[in-house]
Amino acid sequence: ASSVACLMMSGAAFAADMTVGFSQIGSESGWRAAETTVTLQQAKERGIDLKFADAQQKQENQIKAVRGFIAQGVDAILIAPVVATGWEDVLAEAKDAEIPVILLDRQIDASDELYLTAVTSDQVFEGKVAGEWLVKDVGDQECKVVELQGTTGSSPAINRKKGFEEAIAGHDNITISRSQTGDFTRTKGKEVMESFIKAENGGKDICAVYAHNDDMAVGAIQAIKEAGLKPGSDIKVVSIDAVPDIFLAMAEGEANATVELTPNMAGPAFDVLEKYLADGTMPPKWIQTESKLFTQGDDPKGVYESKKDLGY
Ligand code: GZL
Repeated sequence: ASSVACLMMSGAAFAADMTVGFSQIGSESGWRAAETTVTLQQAKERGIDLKFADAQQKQENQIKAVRGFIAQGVDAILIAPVVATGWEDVLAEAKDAEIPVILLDRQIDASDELYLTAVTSDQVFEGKVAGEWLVKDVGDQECKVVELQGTTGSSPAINRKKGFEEAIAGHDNITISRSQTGDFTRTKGKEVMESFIKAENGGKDICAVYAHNDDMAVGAIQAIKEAGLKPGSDIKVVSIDAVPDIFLAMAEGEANATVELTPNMAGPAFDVLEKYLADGTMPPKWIQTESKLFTQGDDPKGVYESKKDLGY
């Protein structure tokens, strides 16, 4: 019994000895805040000592934080990479220091030899699901779409645009007339939507807004209402993340569809990391999280209640 006990102890002790550095992008959206909440919870439950660094959406701050983690000699590093390029040098330094790196929720344009695995959704598929919902909803009516892109150069912005365009290709009645970054924030999403409304006959010529995340969609909804139009009917609203507030809008008929993105990227990441550090088991280079469409028919009030206390 005592040997089992000490084995158990050593197991717990092992996780407790693990120190992980986490370079988080910032707190630009409700979804990002939830990812941080869940990651801190997951680390606590597993006895992992998590060193957290918020980069205020600046890549140079992320690179500085990663260098700091390397200097501290952490056991592993998590990075949510704000943009897809510019990571080769610092990841090569982590590799030289034999510190495994796991990417959370965004991919990078670099060799996958430079990281252990990436835990992300299929962002092209998310854009496709959003586009397919609109295709189905508008049928053969003319529909001029305005697009609020995520952070310029980020993998979700690139991929969600690609997927949406694939879905509407071949449906010439649906066109994207304007497309601009709202940097994944409510404030910018509202500002850019205001400019789209001004440019499109007070918004009367806009049939739908496709926002790469719900926070920009919530900002757009405010702009649509301030222009005296009805979001969800005069202008359809489709976005991605499935944060609680988009379900409040849906329950009011002010938003139409969202594609769910789980904030729990850290759970799968810590699972494979603990195994890799314990016995060298290599995880797949990509661990894909699920994507699910929600529309007004999916009990938005009930979904809001189920999500409202999850740290968004
Ligand atoms: C997507 C993630 C995006 C969210 C936004 O995987 O990186 O970043 O969709 C967040 O809410 O800003």
